[in-house]
Amino acid sequence: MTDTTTSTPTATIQRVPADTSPAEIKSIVERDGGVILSNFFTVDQVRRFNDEIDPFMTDLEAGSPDKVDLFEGFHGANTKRLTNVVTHSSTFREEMIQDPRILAISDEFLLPVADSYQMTAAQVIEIGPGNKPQPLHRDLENWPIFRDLGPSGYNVTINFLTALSDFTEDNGATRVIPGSSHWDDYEDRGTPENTIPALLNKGDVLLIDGKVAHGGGENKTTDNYRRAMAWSFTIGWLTSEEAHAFLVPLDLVKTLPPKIQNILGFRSFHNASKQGGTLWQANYDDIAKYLEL
Ligand SMILES: O=C(O)CCC(=O)C(=O)O
Ligand SMILES: [Fe+2]
Repeated sequence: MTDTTTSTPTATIQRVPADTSPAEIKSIVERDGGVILSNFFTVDQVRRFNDEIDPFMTDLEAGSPDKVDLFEGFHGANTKRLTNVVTHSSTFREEMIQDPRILAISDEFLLPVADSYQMTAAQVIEIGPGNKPQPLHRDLENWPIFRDLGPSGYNVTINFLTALSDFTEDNGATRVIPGSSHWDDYEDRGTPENTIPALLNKGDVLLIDGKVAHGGGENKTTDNYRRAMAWSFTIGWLTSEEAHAFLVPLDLVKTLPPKIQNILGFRSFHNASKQGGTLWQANYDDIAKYLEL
């Protein structure tokens, strides 16, 4: 196992086998802000997933529904974004989100902070030709107090950016600034010159924490679409980006194991090991009881 605890960040993003232990993955991410997990999902899983979502992608229009400048730039004028992927894809629901490696890595990062965690978002992001670079950001800025706390704050979110097409420097590979998680001032998101592209093959996962500056790359091609899924987990006591508990049909949720039901907000969030309260309840009881799960 590499000793990453005392070393300085590398100028690249380290690539490791998908079966690397969660503890080692975490120590690399704590050092650099991210790591590439090679061939995490099989080409066949990616193909089935893409087949399932293709009709929904075709129906989507590129660009942001939100015309506020900030979000339009963030979402991308020629980018399609599909949300509620749990409902749309059985491969995602039955294989990817239940993958024991995903859950073991999430446990490693998030259970030290809270007793239960949730999937804050799962979004397919297809960057089309000519799309400008996404503004650099840190994912924890969804909850701005953690930006104010800077590097000393808790790491409350991780993002499994999964390549659903090959990522190249030209088609919009995610750009990352390794080590920017250690900068003192999180108002500083770096510059494009500081970034390096995460060159991924279909099925690779770029795992980043909430503290590293990054953004979708510019698509300089005329005919190549870069497709990824950004899916993030966060501790249970923050409000999630997607309201899965109102979006995923209960009948589907009943087919999933209890831990996944919790991750989707159909079970309460506990914090007993930190002497915290139970949150997201019904009549002081687990919401799952009310839902008859
Ligand atoms: O599309 C990408 O490469 C990055 C997306 C991203 O950073 C985000 O949605 O938070
Ligand atoms: Fe992001």
